[in-house]
Amino acid sequence: MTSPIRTERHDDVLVIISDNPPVNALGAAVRQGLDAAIRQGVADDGVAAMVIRCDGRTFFAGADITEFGKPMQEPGLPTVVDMIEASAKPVVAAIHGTALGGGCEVALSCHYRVAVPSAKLGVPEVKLGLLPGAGGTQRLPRVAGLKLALEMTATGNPISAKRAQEAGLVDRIVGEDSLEADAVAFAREIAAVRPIPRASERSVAADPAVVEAFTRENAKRFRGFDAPAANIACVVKATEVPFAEGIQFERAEFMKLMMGNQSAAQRHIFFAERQAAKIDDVPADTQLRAIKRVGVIGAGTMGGGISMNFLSAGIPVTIVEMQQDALDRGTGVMRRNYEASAAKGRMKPEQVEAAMGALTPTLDLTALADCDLVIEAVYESMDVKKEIFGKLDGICKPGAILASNTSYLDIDEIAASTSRPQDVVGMHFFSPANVMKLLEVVRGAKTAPDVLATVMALAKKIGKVAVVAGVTYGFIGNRMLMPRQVEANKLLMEGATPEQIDRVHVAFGMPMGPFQMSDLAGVDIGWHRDPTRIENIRDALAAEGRWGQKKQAGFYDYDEKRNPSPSARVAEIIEDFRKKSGSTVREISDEEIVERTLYTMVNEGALILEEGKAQRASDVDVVWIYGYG
Ligand code: 3H9
Repeated sequence: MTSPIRTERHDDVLVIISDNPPVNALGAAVRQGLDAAIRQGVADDGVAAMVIRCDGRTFFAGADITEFGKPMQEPGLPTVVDMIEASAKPVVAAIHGTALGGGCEVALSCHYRVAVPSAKLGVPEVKLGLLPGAGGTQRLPRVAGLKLALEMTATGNPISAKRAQEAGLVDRIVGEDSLEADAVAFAREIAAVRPIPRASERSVAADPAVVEAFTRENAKRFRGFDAPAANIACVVKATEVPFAEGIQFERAEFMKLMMGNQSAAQRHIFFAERQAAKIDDVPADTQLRAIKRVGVIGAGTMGGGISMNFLSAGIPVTIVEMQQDALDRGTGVMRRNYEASAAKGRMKPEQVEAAMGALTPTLDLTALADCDLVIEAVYESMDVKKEIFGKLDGICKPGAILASNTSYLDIDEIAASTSRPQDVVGMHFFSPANVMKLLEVVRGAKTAPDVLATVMALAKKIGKVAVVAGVTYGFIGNRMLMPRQVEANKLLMEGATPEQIDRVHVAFGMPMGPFQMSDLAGVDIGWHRDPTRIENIRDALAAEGRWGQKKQAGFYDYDEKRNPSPSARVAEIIEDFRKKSGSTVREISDEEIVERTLYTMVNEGALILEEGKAQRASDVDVVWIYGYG
């Protein structure tokens, strides 16, 4: 087998090149090749300095995750990075794409780093339930400082080349298209500099106040996860003990995480997310339809949020409403959302203007004629949707994709109201649609393969994680919520309180319980709107205007800051229903709540799979991780 590592001589500079698509993961063959190439460079008297760079789309994006959990092949990455750093000749990392995880650790073990402006550096191991285990937790703080090292390791978010340069993590930003030549020139400049700068020989001062503030500020984000604390502990160790001792600590912590359930689950999700993008009977090379302009029908919360996804990705949007005031209100909310992002520093003011400038608001449905994709986001009524799709059939150009954002309804029935059911698909966004990462792509009986492939690719472009679902009431996510809600309501009748049920769900790991979710989404969602028709507890709440957080009253009472407290009125309503139904009230254990509300969801997921409404079990996991937290 040919090695993924080759070398090229540029006079006295040896360029070591990795070619291991798709992301130059540091698998065994790459590590062996690097080891051999560095030895070659050190041994060759004609070589004054070395450059490590990668072919393809990126510098090493990390250790090869597919090797985790299998017997390790020598040399391990910690050994390789140590030998790079120990080299008696300077080594320069030439970075493009994303130097992530083990890739960033390779760069840190090099004596210098140059990067193209678009490059990113990061240590995302925490997202896999791990920590940088090849010296990263010890070298990074020594090079980039304690604060940035805490941020990078514990959040896993990458930083730009510019920020890396400001922090001393990158020595020089080089030309976007001249990485190799610039890196070789740089290597010549520093070839004779002695002593060779080695990260492990530097020190970083302790600063408990910085650590305390960082831990406090991120407590909520880290809730329930073991890896962030382990990352923080390792970085702090770098400020307290010599390098070699810190490395031992890092290794022990890494192994602990690697053997644990959390990392196994997070690695499962990493691959599940990528697997979800694949559709079993649609070839990866399916020719995609070009999407240059998107139309959105409805400027409400959903329509506005959906539009923002495309505008932020630079795709122009035509948004249609029935009334001018609703249109103005909707576009006003979008602008305010963008401005709020700008105020938080997440966008530049000119990006806000560019996004809003690409929006065409209109009351005229025929303005959708030039759109390549139209997404209907009006309220859940089959009749209304069929009428809209019938009209779209007459307005939209041939080949345009017609999508519905329905959360429950039958896509085949909607498609049947057009003469082109092959172009109809479901695109179920989750609220708030500009934030939530999940997109359920609903495949109708007649949806064409290239429509599916186009929508999946587009989802990735706008930063969503897409999962294909079949036509079934509530698709994957909402269908699984239904049996949970049925059991939760029964438990209320049998003696549990909304607070107890929600508490059990949060303790289990959900961001919120069923009644908190109901209050957040709106108790009135899907309500029949007849205050005299009271058939269940929810009807009673809705009839009294207890519509949830927006009314400061739902299953809970809320203060002005939306802090919840148990509601005496709700307790009364529940008690009333218990009496009327003659149900015997008893003490309900937390365990019973887990079994009846959460196990039922597992069963429903299994049923969805059995019916072929989800492609694979891991797709169901992806729906729950990205759609419901
Ligand atoms: C680590 O480094 C541990 C060390 O500290 C310690 C060691 C001792 N390995 O995401 P994409 C595959 S932990 C194996 O669709 P993009 C991926 O499965 C690692 N495979 O592309 C997919 O395969 P397929 C720390 C990997 O352009 C294909 O590559 N590093 C790896 O949207 C394309 O991936 C990370 O956590 C890997 N490391 O995004 C970085 N990475 O085509 C993880 C990717 O068969 N990777 N694959 O489905 C990423 O974040 C993104 O893949 C990246 C590219 C941003 C690089």
